[in-house]
Amino acid sequence: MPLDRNGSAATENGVYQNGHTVHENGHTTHSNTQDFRFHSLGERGIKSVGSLLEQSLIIVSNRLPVSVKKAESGKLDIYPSVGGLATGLSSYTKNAENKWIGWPGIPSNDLSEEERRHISDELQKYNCYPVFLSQDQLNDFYNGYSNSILWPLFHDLPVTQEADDLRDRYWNAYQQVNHLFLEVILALSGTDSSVWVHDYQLMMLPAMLRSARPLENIGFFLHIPFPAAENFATNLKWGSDLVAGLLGADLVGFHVQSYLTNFLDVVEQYGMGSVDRENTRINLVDRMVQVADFPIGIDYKRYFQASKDPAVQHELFKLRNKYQGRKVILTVDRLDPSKGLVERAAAYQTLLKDNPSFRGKIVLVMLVVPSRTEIEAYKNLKIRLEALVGEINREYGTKNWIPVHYMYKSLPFERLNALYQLADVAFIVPLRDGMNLVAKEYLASKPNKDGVLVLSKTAGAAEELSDAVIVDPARSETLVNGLVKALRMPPQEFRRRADSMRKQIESSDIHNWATNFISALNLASDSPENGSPTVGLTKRQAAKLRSRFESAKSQLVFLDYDCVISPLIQIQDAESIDKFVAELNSLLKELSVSTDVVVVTGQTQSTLEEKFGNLDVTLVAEHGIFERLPGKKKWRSFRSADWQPKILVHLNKFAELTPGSEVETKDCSLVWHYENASAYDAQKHLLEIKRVITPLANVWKLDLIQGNMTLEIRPKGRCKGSTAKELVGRNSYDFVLVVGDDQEDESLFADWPDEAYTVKVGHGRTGARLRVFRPEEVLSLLRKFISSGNIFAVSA
Ligand code: GDG
Repeated sequence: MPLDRNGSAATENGVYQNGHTVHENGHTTHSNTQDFRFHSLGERGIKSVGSLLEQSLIIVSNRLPVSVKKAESGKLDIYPSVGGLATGLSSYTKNAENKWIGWPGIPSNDLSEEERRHISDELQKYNCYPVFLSQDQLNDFYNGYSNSILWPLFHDLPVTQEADDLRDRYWNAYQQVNHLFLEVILALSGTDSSVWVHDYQLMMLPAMLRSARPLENIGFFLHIPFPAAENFATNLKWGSDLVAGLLGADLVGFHVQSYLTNFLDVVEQYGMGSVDRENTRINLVDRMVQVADFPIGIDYKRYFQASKDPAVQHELFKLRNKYQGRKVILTVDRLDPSKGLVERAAAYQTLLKDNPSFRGKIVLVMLVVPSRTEIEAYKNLKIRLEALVGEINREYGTKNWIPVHYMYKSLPFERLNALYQLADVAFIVPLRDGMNLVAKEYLASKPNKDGVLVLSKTAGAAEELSDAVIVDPARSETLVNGLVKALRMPPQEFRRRADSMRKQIESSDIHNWATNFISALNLASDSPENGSPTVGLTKRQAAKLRSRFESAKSQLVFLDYDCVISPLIQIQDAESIDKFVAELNSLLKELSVSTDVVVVTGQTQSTLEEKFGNLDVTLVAEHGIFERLPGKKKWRSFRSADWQPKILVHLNKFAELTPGSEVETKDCSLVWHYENASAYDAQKHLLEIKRVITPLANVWKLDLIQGNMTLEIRPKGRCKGSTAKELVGRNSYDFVLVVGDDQEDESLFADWPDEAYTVKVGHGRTGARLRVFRPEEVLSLLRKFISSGNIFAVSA
C-alpha cells in the first residue's frame, strides 16, 4: 500500500497521517440539485427524505473512514477519521443496519490471519467492513489503473509512458478488485438495501452489482472531474466499459454541471442509451439512469466554530509571532500533479521579480501533504517543486526573510485551522480539481471575513464561489495578477466577497449533500420510468380497489407474510409483533369467509401453522415447497429432501469454523445464518461454502440464494410463482390482490395477469402496480375489503 516515508497512507482523495485524517471530503445544495429535487420531481422529494432510513444503506469507497496502521512494535493502531465524508454520512453510519465497505489502509500481506480477523472485528464496532487487498493488487489497481491512468486522464493531464505500457495489467487488476468489492457487498447485505458507491476506483462496481441484484437501489458519486468527451473517448482504451459500469447505477452524481454534461456527451458518443438532456437522464432498454450534480460541501460548523477553540487560538498566537505582520499567502494541497504546485511557486517567483515592493512584506506558506508516494510521477513532482522553492528562497531570501515556508507534511486540524485564520490570501489554483474543499474551509474558518480567495476557474468550487478572484491556471500571468489584486484589495471589498461566499458554503454543507444524494437515489430507483409506482397508495386508489373488490364475483388475496413481518422484526418488540399477527389473523379469518386467501412465506410449515393454522386459507411454506389447502390438515410436499444430509455435513463443518453462525434445517431447505458471526469468518467461509456446495447443487438441482447475512440452499424451480400459476389455473378470479416485497415477489408480480392488483411493500424498484410503505398499511387495506361487505362472494 502507498505508505510514505513518514508513515502516512495516501488515499485516493486524501491522506491520513499520525492518527489524523488529512483528507476531508464534504458537500451541498446547489441550484441544480434543488431543481432536480423540487421542480422536476416535485413533492416526492420531500416525502422520500422522511422515509429514507427504512432501507439499509451500504456505503462503498476505496478507503474506509477508519484506518489501520501497524506500529514498529507490531501493534495494530485502529483510528477513525474525522473527514468530511465520514461526518456527512455519520447520521447514516451510526445505525448498525448500515455498513461502510472499503479498504482499511494496510496491505493484507503485512497481516497474519489473526490480525485480519482482529481488524475486521474492531472495524465492525464502527459499522465498517474491510476489503483486504494485497500489495500487488494495490500496486496495479490503486497506484496503477486508478492513479496512473484514470486520475491524470480525468484531470486532463498526460499519462506517463510507463503507466501506458502497463495499462493492460493495471486494467485486469482494476476489474478484479472491483469484483472483490462486489463479493463483499453481496456477502454482507441483503437485496433490500441501497448501495452508494464512491469514486473513480470503483467505476465497474455499479454494473457488476446490477447484474447480481437487478432490483437494488444503486448510487454512484464521482469526486473528481469527468473529462470532455473527446479526451475520454480518444484516450481511454476501456472507456466504454467504464461508462457501462456507471450505467449500472440508478443515480450517477457529479460535483458540477459541466462534468454531468461531459458524461452525457460520452454516453451519447458511445450510443449507450437515449440521452434526455432536459431531465438529465439516460433511458436504457429496461430502465432509466438519473444523472445530477451534487456539489460537495464541508462540515461548515466545525470550521466556523474552530476560531473559538483555545487550542486553535494558541496555534494562531504562535503563527502570528512567527510571521510578524507579514501578509501570508497560503496553499494547502496533497502533492499531486493536478494541483499545479510548481505553477503556483513559479507565479509567486514572478510576483517577487516584477514587484520588488512586496519583497520582505509577504510570505508564501506552502503546506504540501504527502500523497501516492510510490508513484514515479509524484516522486518527480516533489523533486521539481522543492528545487523551485529552494531557488526562490536563494534568489530573494534575506537574513530576516524567507519568501517561501515549505512544509511537506500533514498538520493537525488545529494548526491547519490557525493557518486558515491567519492567511490574508488563499492561493488555490489547481490545474483541475473536482471541487476543492480547501477553498471552502478557508472561507468558513474566517469569522471576520478578512481574507481573499484566489481560485482557479478549473476547480469545481469556482462554479459556486464566483466572488473569488478567479484565475486561469493555463495562463500564468493571470495567477500573478490575481495575487496582486488579492494583496491590494481594500478590506471593504474582500469582506463583502467573503461574506457572500460564506453564506453559500453555510447553506450547502456536507450534511445537505449526503441527504440530497440519498433522497435523489430513492426517487431515481422508485421512478415511474423504471415502471415503479413512486408514492404510497392514495385514497383514490384504495377506494377504487375497494369498489373493484365489491363488484367482483370471485376474489383472491395472495399475501407474502414475510413482507409484512420482516420490517416489523427490525423495529418492534415481540409483544407488538404478536399483536400485529393476531390482528392479521383475525382480518384474514373474516376475509376468507367470502374470498380465497393464500398466505405464502419462506419460513417453515410450523411457523405458518402456528400463526394461521386455524384459518380456512391456503398456506404455502418454504417458498412454495409445501402447500396446505383450505380445510385440509395435511401438507403437500413438492420435493424430496434426500439431498439435505449431503449438504448439511458441509454446512455444519463451516458453521463450526464460524462461531456465531448456525444452520437452520427446514423441511425442504437449509439456511446458513451468519448475522451473529464475525464478518471476517463469515465472508471467508461463505466463499468456501459456495465453492464446495456449487457442484453438489448442480447435481441435485438446487439453488443457492444469497439473503441478508444468510445463504439458503433449496430446490430449484418451485417458488411462490408456481403456486400462483397453479391457483390461476384452478380457478377463475375477477379480482386478484397480490402483496409482496422481495426479488422473488417481482417474478410473482409478473406472473399474474395484468388486471391483478400487485402491491409492493417498501422502497425499491418494482413491477408492482401499487405501493405501500409500511406493514400497517397492508392491514388497513385488508380492513377495507372486510367492511365492504361483498355480496357476490363465492368461496372456492
Ligand atoms: C478529492 C478531489 C474534491 C489538507 N492538508 C491537511 C488537511 N487537508 C485536508 C483539507 C481538505 C482535504 O485535505 C483535501 O481536499 P480537497 O478537496 O482539497 O482535495 P482532494 O484530496 O484531492 O479530494 C477534490 C474532494 O475529493 C471531495 O470530493 O473536492 O476535488 O480531488 O479537507 O482540509 N487536513 C489536515 N491537515 C493537513 O495538513 N488536518
